[in-house]
Amino acid sequence: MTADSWAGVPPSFPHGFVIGAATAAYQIEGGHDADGRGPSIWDVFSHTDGRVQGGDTGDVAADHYHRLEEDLDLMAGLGLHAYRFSVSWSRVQPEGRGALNQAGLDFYRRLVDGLLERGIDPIATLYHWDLPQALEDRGGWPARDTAYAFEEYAAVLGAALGDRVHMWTTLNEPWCSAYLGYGSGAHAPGRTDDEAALRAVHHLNLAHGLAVRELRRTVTHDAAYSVTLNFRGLESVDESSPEAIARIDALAHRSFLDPMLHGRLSERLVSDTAAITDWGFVRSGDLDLAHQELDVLGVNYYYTNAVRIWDGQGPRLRDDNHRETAGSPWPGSRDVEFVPDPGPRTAMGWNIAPHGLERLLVSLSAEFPDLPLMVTENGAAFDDVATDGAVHDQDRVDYLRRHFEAAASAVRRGVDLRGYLVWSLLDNFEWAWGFEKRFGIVRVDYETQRRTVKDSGQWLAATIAAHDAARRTH
Ligand code: IFM
Repeated sequence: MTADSWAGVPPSFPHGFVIGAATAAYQIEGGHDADGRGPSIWDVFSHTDGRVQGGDTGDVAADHYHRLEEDLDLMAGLGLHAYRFSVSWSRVQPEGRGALNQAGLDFYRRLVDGLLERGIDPIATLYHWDLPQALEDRGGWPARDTAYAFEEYAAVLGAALGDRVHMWTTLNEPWCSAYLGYGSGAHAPGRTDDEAALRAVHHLNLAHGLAVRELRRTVTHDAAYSVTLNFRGLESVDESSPEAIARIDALAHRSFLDPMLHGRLSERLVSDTAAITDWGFVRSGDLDLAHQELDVLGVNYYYTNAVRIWDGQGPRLRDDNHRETAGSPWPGSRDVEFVPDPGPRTAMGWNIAPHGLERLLVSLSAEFPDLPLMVTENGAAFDDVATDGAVHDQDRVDYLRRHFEAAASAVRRGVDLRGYLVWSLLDNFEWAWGFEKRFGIVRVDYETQRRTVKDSGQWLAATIAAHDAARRTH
């Protein structure tokens, strides 16, 4: 990498600002049947023909389950302040309810202890999309009972790790769980049922609230509580765009922001989906339960979308941010077109738009002035080339630097931003795209499981070191 790769960086973030990296259980752990782990919906989905590109599965992935110490040392070597991981529910409760798998809990205890020993703050996400298959067999997220199972699981984790985890996140990107899992079918469990997707939305909201309540009851450490939502920047292209933006905003963002942070259902969401459901599955008191006090809102940001209403002429431009399937992740709003941006783009085909991050942080901060924010995911897949034990991923360095600068600019505009976690620590199983898409700041050679810190990893380490040095002298 060139010496000026981080010239002008790091942007100045405040004291106590946390810089780190994130992963998720199914994407890195492997050990799919090790030590009593039960199957999740992603095990079943990835083993079903045609669901994942190249027939890839998370059976082994980055084998993190068996390489924990090496990966902890890697994180320490990068100087991470914090590490965000998720817990595999079916490793802890193979049937989703009832019996605990002690070996599974021990793995997460070793992970958290290993982080603390190295001075890295553990940020635990309870659910990053890998529902125990046993719960899907009983109805999955469209069934109310799954929310109560999640409440029970939260109590288990609170009791087991609640004396040492610094920050708890209930759900990661529930939009994907509901709309990709049950609407478009691009993600596990692969159902294509609009009403089921909307039921899932509600039960995820309810599960979140029940889990926060349960964590607060069981945790003994002075921890922070949060949820992580994914946001896309929405751009206008013509006079129909305001209507298209309102519809996509309702489905993508209001589905979760309104119940969790305002204690209400979005009127726009209800009216836009009226032909599918009357939302009668929302029971009295549910929205109060979903609306729990939080300490941080986790923000995942990757791209913007230009949208408009399809005029009925020619083929409708679809949302190509996810793998194409028979279903749609936009129930009630299939006539919204996603107009391709001229670029530049990442290997996912996602446009590179740091201004969208700054605008998002500023607008969330205006809507929730008393709620600190944290970027819990941001990063990019590129077609890396490994040469002589190095990966010169200048495109990823540039991507990260520009997004860090956008976040720093938001901070200068008054946003209470507490941290920035890069997606992802390791190359990993990118869901329906399999292993082809690489998001890591550390390369994983899937043949040998050898780890190589990419230039972007070195950039992050240098950024953290410079941030720490600047804070020491001010
Ligand atoms: O890999 C995913 C992650 O699991 C959730 N957020 C987006 C990432 C990139 O697609």
